[in-house]
Amino acid sequence: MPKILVTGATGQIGAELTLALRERYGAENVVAAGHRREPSGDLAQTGPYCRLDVRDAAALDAVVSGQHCTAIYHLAALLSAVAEEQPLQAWDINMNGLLNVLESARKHRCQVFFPSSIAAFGPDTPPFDTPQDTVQHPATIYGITKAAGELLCDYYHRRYGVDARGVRYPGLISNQVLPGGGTTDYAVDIFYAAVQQRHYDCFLRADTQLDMMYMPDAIVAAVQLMEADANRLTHRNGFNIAAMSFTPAQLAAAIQRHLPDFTIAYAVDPLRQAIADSWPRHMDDSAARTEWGWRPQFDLPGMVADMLTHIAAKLQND
Ligand code: VAH
Repeated sequence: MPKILVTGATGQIGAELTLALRERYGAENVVAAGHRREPSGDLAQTGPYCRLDVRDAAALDAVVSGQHCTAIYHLAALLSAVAEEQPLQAWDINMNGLLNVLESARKHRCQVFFPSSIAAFGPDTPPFDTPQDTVQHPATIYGITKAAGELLCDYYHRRYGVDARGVRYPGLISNQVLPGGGTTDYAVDIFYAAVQQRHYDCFLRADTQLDMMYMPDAIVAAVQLMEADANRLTHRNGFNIAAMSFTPAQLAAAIQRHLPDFTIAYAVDPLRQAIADSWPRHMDDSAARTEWGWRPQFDLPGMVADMLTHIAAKLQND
C-alpha cells in the first residue's frame, strides 16, 4: 500500500484530493500537510495532518523519511493572480518548494505528482487545440514556475530516475474548498453569488474562453496518471487534460437554465484579464487519452447542476 504525502493539502485541489486518496488507500496512509490555511474538520479528523512550509527542505525531508512516504502529491503553490502581486515569493514557494520535493523524492525513492497548468503556455501558443508539445512562453511568473516545474520534473526523471508525473490542469471548479488568488476563480465565485444574491459581477470579460474542469475529474486524473503503467508513458510531466471550454457568458447562461432570475454584469480586473488573455482557449488532450486512458466525466451542464445542488445545500447548512 502506498504511503502518501500531500503538500498544499488545505488548498482547493489538496483538500479534495487528500480525502479521495484516504478513501482509496486508507486514511492512515495519507499524510496531509498544510501551511497558510488551517485544515477543515474532515482533513484534520480523518487522518494524519502536519503543518509544513515546503520551502523548509529539512522539515519536508523529515516528514518524507519519518513517514516512510512512497509518493508525494505536491500541490503547494501560489496561484496566478496572487503570484503576479508577489513574484519573488511565488518563485520561492513554487520553485524551491518543488526542488525540495524532488530532492526528497530522489533520496527516498518516492513517486511525485506535479500539477502544471494551462498557464504554462503563453500568448504565442496556438490557442485552439493546443498541442501537447508546442511553444511555451508563459507571460506570468506563475506560468514560468509551471513550465520550469515541468522541465525540472523531467530532469529528475531523466537524471535520477525519479518517477515524476504531472498534468496541465485547466481552471478547476470545486464545491468544497474555495480557490485562492487564481484567475479562473470567477467560475467558482459565480455559483455562491448566484445562489445567495442571484447576481454576479464578473472580473473577466464576457467572451473570455478558457479550458475548465470539475474537481472530481481533476482528482481522478491525478490518481489515474500516478497508477498508470510507466511503460505506456511517452510523456510524463505536463500532460494536457481538458473537459470543457467556456466563457463567463456561457457559464451564466447555463446557470440561468436553473435560476432564470440570475443576472451577470462585468467589472473587468485588468490584471486577471491580461493573465487570462495569455492562456490557450482549448487544449488537445489526445496524448493523455492515448497514454493513460484519460476520459473526463463532467461537461458544462453536468458540472453546473452538481455545483448548484452542492452550493445550495452547503449555504443552507452554514
Ligand atoms: C489560476 N486556478 O487561476 C489557477 C489555474 C489555469 C488556472 O492554474 O491561477
